[in-house]
Amino acid sequence: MRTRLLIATMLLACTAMQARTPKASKTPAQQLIERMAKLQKRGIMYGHHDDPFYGLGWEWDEERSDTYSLVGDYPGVMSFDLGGIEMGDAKNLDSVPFIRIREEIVKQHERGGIITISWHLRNPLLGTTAWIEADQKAYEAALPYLKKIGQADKVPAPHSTVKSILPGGSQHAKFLTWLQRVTDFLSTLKDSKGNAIPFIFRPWHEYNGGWFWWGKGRCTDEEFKQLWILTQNYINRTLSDVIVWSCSPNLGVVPAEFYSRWPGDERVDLLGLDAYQWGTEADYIQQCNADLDFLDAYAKEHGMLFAMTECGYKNSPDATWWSRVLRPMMDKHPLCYFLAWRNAQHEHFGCAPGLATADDFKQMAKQKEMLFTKDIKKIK
Ligand code: BMA
Repeated sequence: MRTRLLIATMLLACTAMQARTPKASKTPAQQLIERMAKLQKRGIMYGHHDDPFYGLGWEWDEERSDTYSLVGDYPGVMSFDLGGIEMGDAKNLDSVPFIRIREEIVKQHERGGIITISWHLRNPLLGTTAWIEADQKAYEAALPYLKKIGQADKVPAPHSTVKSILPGGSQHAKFLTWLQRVTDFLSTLKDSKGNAIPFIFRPWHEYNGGWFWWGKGRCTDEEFKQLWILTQNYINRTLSDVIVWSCSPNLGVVPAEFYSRWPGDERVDLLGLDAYQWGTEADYIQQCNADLDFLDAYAKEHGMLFAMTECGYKNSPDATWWSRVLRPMMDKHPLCYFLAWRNAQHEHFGCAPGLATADDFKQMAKQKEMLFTKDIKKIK
């Protein structure tokens, strides 16, 4: 994968070579990587999760988007989530029908935009959600009693979830059916001519935090890497030509830990940081700059795309957060895109008309380096 971007960079630098490598001979994923490499030089795309499904004060309208309503264009990158597809559900974990997700992916592609897909899947061992903290607490609370009655080894420990789905584990066969369901859905993403739509796939994100069952302290480094490899090898049997693989740690990257959980340069096309402001502004700026410094250098050195794959300040009360807090950090570290999480009824992270942050975002969006769908449409 790294090789794909290195080749892309060489091709960009050398038109003679470019002429000798016809576009048609490159896979859609390679073409998307090259396009994003160009875009990363050109400016920063705005991205938004679940942009066309719901927003501030509305849900499920067709042809509506908070981004479009505020700036007159769709996000350059739209994000979608497959959580629930593994169960055969008709709707994802945030009640978005998968049929609608497919339709919006096609629309985003046909308007020239880029697609990224995450997967907040359920816990295959416990039957609970991707979030493990409540499971862990319940398990710890029950443990003394279970020990007393000699049943402690009969109850699955939350931290054995990843182990259970790897080869030899009790849930391995089930997990393969989950991977197949993901593959089946992703295989249906085709444009109106029947051509496969390339997209960014970003599983197992925020793996250095402890909140997901694949996170820090919830499985070993080796188990995490095996999980990545199993997932990628399985899905790539069918879809290697269309997937740009993205790996995203969360804010608070510790280099030594990053290296020991890293799935491998050849397995990652896009390095991302998921970086929310939860605490003070000063802490956020300090931590975010430190992580961006480290990851930006890593991405450059290893020939990968680089992005802020999730970001935002929940229900931001700060009118100038975008331009004053986020923007300077992005200027220091050339990102391909920054992606705000969803604008749901109870929590919003992205831009929208009527918010305290609306004017600030609108002004920032006018600057030429801020890229939306119309800006990137012609850049192939
Ligand atoms: C989280 C929250 C949840 C949501 C999940 C998946 O960050 O927004 O409410 O269910 O993402 O979209």
